[in-house]
Amino acid sequence: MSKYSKDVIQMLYEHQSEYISGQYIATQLSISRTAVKKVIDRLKEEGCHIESVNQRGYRLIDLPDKWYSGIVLPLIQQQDCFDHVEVHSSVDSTQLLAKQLLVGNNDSYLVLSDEQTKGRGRFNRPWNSSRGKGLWMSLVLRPQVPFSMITTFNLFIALGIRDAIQQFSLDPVTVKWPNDVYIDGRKVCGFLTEMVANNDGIEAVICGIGINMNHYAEDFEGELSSKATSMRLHANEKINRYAFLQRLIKEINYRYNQFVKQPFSDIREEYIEASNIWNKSLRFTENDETIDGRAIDIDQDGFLIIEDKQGQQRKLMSADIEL
Ligand code: BT5
Repeated sequence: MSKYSKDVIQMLYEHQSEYISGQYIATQLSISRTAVKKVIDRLKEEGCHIESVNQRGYRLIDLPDKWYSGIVLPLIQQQDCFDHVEVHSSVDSTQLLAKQLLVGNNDSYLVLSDEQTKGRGRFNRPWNSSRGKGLWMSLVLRPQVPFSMITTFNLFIALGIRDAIQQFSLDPVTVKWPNDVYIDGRKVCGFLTEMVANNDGIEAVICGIGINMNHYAEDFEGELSSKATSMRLHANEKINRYAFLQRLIKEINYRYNQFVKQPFSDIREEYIEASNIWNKSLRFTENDETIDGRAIDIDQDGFLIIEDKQGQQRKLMSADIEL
């Protein structure tokens, strides 16, 4: 990408309702009009629909299914929890890259990629992250909280993700404890949280979030064809990735600040209400043990209370649940 693509796409995005002249862009960036034209031609080759009209200039009509850092950065700067963003076209896993970038700084940031070639879920399970269809992102945050609080981080973030997706979905969006988000019985989002700590406490929390945004039903193959869904399948139109990201960052920012300042008990009722695990027979797997039973409560610390078939109550910290 040209050195100036980032600035040009940012200007076009911010002035979407009007034409901006090549001269204006050239002056703002202190480059020639020929250089501006070259950048615009390059953006068009990448799939940006940019209208060029003599005497008026350029206007952005539509963007390809791609993240541009020039558009993402101003969106994240509207919230206070991130310092910067890394945007990639393809990476093995945003989670791995986010961890590599931790060294030698104390920043909070976000890593986004159009595709992941080795996206991973919990326990190293594969995470399908096809190009341009979803939001594959890792957040690096630096909460100054005791270790004991980290177990509830997922529960706060789940509500943030749920609320953001709900803004775009015509159907109810629910949470499956501890870290999935569902629409209509299918998984639309999975996320996982890892922690890096040293003797002084928590160095970073790295939260990897995968959200299926614009998949069609036929994009899901194998086991996913009956288990996964996308936001688009529950909306009347294609999801505008930037509008969604803006909303998601806003909700995450809100829930993160809540997590740092408030105990889980403050959002417990809300979480229970958002959950889809009540009143049904479920299979729980934790530490290689499988238990058939039903979920009966989430306690003040965010643990799941279940009752097995023998009527025994058990407390789970993190489990796979088959709905
Ligand atoms: C999760 O794991 O649900 C956490 C997924 C986290 C993915 C993000 S993407 C950005 C960041 N970078 C990464 O490399 N990872 C994170 P888990 O609960 O283990 O669920 C994994 C299971 O979900 C798989 O075994 C499949 O059954 C299913 N699955 C895989 N891809 C899916 C998709 N795109 N949509 C819905 N389900 C999927």
